[in-house]
Amino acid sequence: MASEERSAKAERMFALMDRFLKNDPISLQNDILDHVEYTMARSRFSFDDFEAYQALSHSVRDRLIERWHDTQIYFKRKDPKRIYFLSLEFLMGRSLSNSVINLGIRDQYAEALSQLGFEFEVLAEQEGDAALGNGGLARLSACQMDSLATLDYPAWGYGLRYQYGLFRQVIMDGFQHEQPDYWLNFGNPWEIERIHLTYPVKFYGSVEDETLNGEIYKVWIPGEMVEAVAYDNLIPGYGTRNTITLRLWAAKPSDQYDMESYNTGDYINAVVSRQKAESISSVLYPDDRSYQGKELRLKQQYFFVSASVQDIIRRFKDAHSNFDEFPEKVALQLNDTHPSLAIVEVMRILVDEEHLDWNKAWHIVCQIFSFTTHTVIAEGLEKIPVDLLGSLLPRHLQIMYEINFNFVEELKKKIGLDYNRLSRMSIVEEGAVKSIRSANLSIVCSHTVNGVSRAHLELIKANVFKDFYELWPQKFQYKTNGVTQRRWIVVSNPSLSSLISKWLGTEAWVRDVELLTGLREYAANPDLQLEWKMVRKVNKMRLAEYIEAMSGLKVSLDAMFDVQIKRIHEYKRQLLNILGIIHRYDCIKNMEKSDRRKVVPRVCIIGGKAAPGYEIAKKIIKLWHAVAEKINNDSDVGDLLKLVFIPDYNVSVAELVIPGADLSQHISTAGNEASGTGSMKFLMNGCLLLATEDGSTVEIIEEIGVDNMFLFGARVHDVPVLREKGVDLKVNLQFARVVRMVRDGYFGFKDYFKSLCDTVEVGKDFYLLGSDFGGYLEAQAAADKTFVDQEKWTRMSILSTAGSGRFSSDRTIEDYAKTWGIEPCRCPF
Ligand code: B1N
Repeated sequence: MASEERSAKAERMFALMDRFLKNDPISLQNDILDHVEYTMARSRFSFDDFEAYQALSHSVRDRLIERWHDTQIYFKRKDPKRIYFLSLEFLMGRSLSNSVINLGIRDQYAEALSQLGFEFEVLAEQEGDAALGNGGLARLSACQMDSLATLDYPAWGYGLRYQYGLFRQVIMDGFQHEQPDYWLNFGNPWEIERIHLTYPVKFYGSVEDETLNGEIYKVWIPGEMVEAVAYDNLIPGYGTRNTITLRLWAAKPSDQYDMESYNTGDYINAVVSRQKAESISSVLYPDDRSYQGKELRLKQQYFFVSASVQDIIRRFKDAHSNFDEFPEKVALQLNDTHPSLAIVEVMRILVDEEHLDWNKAWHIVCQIFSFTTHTVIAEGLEKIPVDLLGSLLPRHLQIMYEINFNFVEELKKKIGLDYNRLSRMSIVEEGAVKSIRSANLSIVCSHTVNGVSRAHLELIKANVFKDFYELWPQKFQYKTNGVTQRRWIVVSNPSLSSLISKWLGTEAWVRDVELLTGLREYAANPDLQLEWKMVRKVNKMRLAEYIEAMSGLKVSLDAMFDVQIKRIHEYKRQLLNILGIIHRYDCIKNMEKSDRRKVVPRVCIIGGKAAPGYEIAKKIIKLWHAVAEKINNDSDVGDLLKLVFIPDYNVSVAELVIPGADLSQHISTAGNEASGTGSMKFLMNGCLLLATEDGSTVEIIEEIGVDNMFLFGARVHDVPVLREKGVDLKVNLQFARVVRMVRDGYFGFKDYFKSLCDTVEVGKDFYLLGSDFGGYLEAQAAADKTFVDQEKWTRMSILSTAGSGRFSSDRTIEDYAKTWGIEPCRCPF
């Protein structure tokens, strides 16, 4: 084709395309109906709510794609330094409401739909959660993506597209059962499959020497190869055109590789073994604090890291030919140690494939990585057995050994031959099972090591990473976690959102959340208080309806809704909550009837999943149900105390529960929660906190003041002393009594609960339930007393929201941006 002809065609094409989709109700309706007919292949005259949701989502996706293309073209043209956020987990939840709010077209869609006879809210309920993560760490990644887009940073998220997300929790007879979450069953309108965007990922095999121009290079001859296919999820910013990419990789069999096996004649088995490739991205590991050194997990880690690094290097090479410029253009963020193989993969590519000299490659690597740890305890640190690594990734093991050798040699020069310390700091652990310490690798190779709250940084400096802190104090920083107010106020609590905007006289707080402090001056204003209470009541009503629909239980709106929702863990102390409830029940039972009028009625709500292999956590779930069965059916108690378990807790359930809570519990034993982010969501929604001084709570106290929450419990430095001392049960009669009730079978299942009761016996009570019990009851009593004074409660509630600005992920991302050395790059169209 002659070039003139080509440019004429291109011009014609651009003329046809050069318009944006319109957002008036008629255009939106046309688009939705077109998708009903042409995408869903349903008749315009007959489609149900789910099909309407899908058509609606496709029309939103079209609008996302326009902005995404513009953003990507702009980034390419400007070529800023980019941040690549590597995480094995993202808990995105639902996309529809969040997308239309960030695009600024929520009301237009609602109007368009209502004219078609649909309600936006009802269709939004059709969407399932994308649950590609376990808990806090994974939801943090999702919040940070929202902030990166909103603040116009040139950012990419990279992760794995699991076919099965976090298991569905089903409760049968009070026991947790796990069911697979095959979330892609009905298609996923929010992702874009990029069938041509693939990379080969190698495993196993051997390493050989190859001579090129007189130099010897290492060559990895793989034993297996799979293909990584990109699935792009579009993340729109709020109040900006910028729309960034979360690229998730799926494993597919490689066409190039195993043709050989087809020639052996065993056609059927060759096809079957090809299918195995897909298992790499099939399932999310459901544990969030323990490591088992499983081969599949390691394969997942390398698979996602290798594809991401290849993609990053390809993008760099599109515009640059000299790797000296790499650190000026690329920053890589490791979300915990799970992606730490990226360090070694970059080294391997630079040295073995790009043929850079080792020292030069090392110099580059040391400038691009920053690492965030989410762990507090040494047992939580990831280790990779050397045997496993050597067989799966033989070249990577060699590179790790070389990095470690150089590091240890340097270290000897600095600290001398202190063999204990050298062996503690070594990347390689010599033990019964020789292993790679992923955290040591990450610290050695990163320019910055971040904790997730100030208290967390102090802990890691004093404990798990003490040796490293003493060596490189300047590397260690903290970036207190945050959550996005777009999802956690605007999407999940629209009436509170409007109320805030009304009183602040602006919606600017949705981007500039510090403005929430403006609410402080109205905290005692009776008009605001009245409206605030109304909003909260309506949210409680929504939650009560959900509880009734789910469990048949009717709860009183006058009761205090007391909520603890998070993963079930011994250290998070859901058991303390239950024992407190048993105490409350016991008090009600033993009270004069006439005194019961003085009891503040409570609805105690709990929700959360236990890892499938975590026996004690599963017993805690069963105990909750056993206690609920007894109390909820006791006519002496009535509305004074009701227990609710919310099954299958996930992001969309949280969006419903958090706005309806009066009080929320964050009661981990001090020194165990690295940060905690649930508390921040409750705070934004004006829910009062009952908490221990752990993780980010210390900073929350600074913002809202100790008088505006209910604080109790041992502090970090008390914990070792108390563990040593144990609690005298004769002194702590109340605690002894409630534990005994469980032990004696007051709630049934005597034998089953025995091992659970054993965990809090004198001398074994590692999480200090016994010694914190008294303080816990006092804090609960203080909450009751305050609840009676609704004027005071509402003021505290307003002050909680007003003080929540610092816990926005926007602030967290601004902090990170400095470390990464990146600048906003705002798409001007
Ligand atoms: O990360 C959150 C913190 O707010 C929590 O305090 C912390 O417990 C949580 C292995 C983890 N730490 N470690 C994990 C998750 C998945 C996995 O496979 C570990 N999650 C946390 C955000 O900083």
